Amino acid sequence: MSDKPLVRYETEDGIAIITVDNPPVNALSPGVPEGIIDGVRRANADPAVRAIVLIGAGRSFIAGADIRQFGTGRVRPPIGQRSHDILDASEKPVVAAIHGFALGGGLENAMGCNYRIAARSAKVGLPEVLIGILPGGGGTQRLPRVAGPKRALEMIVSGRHVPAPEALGYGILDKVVEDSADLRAEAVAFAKSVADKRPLPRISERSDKLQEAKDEPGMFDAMRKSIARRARNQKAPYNCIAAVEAACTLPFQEGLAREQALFQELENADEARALRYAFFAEREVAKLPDIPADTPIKDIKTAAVVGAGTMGGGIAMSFADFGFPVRVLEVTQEALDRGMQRIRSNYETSVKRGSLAADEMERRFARIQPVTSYDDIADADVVIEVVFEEIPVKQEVFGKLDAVMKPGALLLTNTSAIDIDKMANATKRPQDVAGSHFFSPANVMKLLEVVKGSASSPEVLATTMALGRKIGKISAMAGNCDGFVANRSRAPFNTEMAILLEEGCLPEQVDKVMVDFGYPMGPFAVGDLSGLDIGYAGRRRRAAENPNYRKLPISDRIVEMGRHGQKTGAGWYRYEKGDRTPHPDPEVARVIKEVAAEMGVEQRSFTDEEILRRLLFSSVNEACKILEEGIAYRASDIDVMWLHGFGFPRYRGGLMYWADQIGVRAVYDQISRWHQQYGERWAPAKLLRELADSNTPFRNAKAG
Ligand code: T1G
Repeated sequence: MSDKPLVRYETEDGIAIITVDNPPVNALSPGVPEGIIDGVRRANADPAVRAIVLIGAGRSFIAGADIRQFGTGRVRPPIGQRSHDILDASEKPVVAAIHGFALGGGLENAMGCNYRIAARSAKVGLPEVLIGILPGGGGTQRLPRVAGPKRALEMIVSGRHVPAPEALGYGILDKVVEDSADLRAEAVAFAKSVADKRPLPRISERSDKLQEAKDEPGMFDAMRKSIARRARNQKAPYNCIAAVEAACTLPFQEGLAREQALFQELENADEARALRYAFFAEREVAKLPDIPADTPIKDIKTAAVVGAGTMGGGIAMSFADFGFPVRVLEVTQEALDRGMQRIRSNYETSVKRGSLAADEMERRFARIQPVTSYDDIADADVVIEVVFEEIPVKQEVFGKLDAVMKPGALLLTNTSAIDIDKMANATKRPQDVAGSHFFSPANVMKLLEVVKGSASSPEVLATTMALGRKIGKISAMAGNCDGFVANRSRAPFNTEMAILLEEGCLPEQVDKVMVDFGYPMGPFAVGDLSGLDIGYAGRRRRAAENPNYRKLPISDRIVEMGRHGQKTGAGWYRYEKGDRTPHPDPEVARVIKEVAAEMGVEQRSFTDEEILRRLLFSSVNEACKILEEGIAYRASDIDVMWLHGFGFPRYRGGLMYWADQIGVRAVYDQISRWHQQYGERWAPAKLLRELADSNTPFRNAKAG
């Protein structure tokens, strides 16, 4: 622990400067609010001080409360004694000088100040809802007063970070200075310019913008309606709305009390605990225990993608979206044109939806250069192979890449399951080969599974992990096995959902259970979306490789009937032309019954809980095997993959976190019972038995 003070106080030419210095993000850890309070009191007591500046040291202003303190039974200071209260009560003007981030309690302290200036690249926000709570430091009462209730609702319920120029337009900031300027000097000058201005502008004393809620009282119910689907089973978003509503109906101090009450309902709830777990799991996943922290990261400036299909196009977009020039290679002009057209229409859809500005679309599209010769990609720093999931096809591509790519280029494959070494050994530089498995749609899903080949160098692996983060992904490391970590842990889930049909379930029943649990879509509907023929090809490959492979006759029959999903108008569900709504199909029910009868499987009914546990416990068991084999570093990495690769509901933390809420012993006992009933596929993993015997939570399980 460094002995540097967390908060420094100095004066300069009649201006007091309070500097928060609590790396890495100036969180409001114990001692920081106290330091701010001392500084404000000291400045107010010093007759030589005319005004005050509050600023952050290092790379940011204040990133919010210290999340690690939540759920620890910490004592919170009473209303009136918190740093933003003291800032608000200052008799001398206080100027918040923001760079980097002012988030959560950081923005709340800044709004307790009289003025706020920020560097152009700074971002402000109240992201508390993303960790299952609400702005508990006056944010729900001040933001509506300074930006209007409607803008406050949008910012607080979305939790989004707002760029400084946009925040200036909302009235949250008083001035934006160029990044090249000396923010501290600018803040001191600004403080001098307002030192004698009275009355002091206090957001807590404003009510003009609250008129908006009187003119449009329905805005709160409208917001509740608009979030109903994505806020299912959650409380924080609704408490956020209630707190902002209180700002429009109660005097400020009473509003603070209401905010406090609504906050306290959330901090220790399951939802907030799970979301805090997910927040830290997403940071832990970047830590690579078997790769030295000082491993050099290659400088990646240009990319190339081989294959302009759906995935290849999505991957190219991922690079272009984050400023990388990227060349897309297809061997025929026709395939290339089709791929470029698909990319353009994807961007146009975003523009139509309003999530992308037209000029930004053009800038991104211009970064994607179509080419038809391997020579055209030779000087790229990284190339990603995205061709058919057929080993010979991939090996041919890697042979060509080996022949043309410049020395030191990263040669990555997007394969979702094939042994990385099959591609690496088609080159003379296996150390430069690794897996970079994107999830469909690649420009949307945040998970990037980085897969180690036997020869992959630490530099190539570390660079690929860092590259994923540079293109907005969450990179997670996986060892090399069939299905790596994500798909391998998901495979038993896919098997179990098909076997449930043999035993009497219908697709719509299983899907409803998983949607009620919190998934955006049920697994059968997802299968129809991605195409049932893909899984069919994988099953045939595995059956050919492994005579004991458990066939799925119903799934095979559906595909052999030509029902490949949405793309053929029918799969597990029936689809009306031009409509993606899944409709239960009596033909599927008939096929299920027919094949189950052929198999002689006794039909029965299922409770929702049994369906849920049959699917998820099968994956928990496989996850334990993955951990004991050292294919994943830690259980929380598997959770990150399920959150960002499969849409596991975030407010339940992740697959292993959720299983921990049930308890490792209960999970083991249930799997043992299914082992007796169903045989080998339910044999408990060795690690699962060890965890149950030692009563160790899954989230503490480490790689074997
Ligand atoms: N508390 C504790 N640790 C934090 C933290 C926080 N608020 N924010 C970041 N860290 C740690 C993080 O775990 C990592 O640790 C390191 O800092 C770098 O983070 C009363 C109740 C600010 C945008 O939700 O969004 O205020 O892994 O890798 O990519 O109303 O951190 O190095 O050990 O994410 O540059 C509201 C959360 C809190 C902001 C920077 N604030 N943080 O991103 O770095 S609740 C937030 C972030 C609150 C009040 C309420 C991001 C960032 P380690 P990083 P980054």
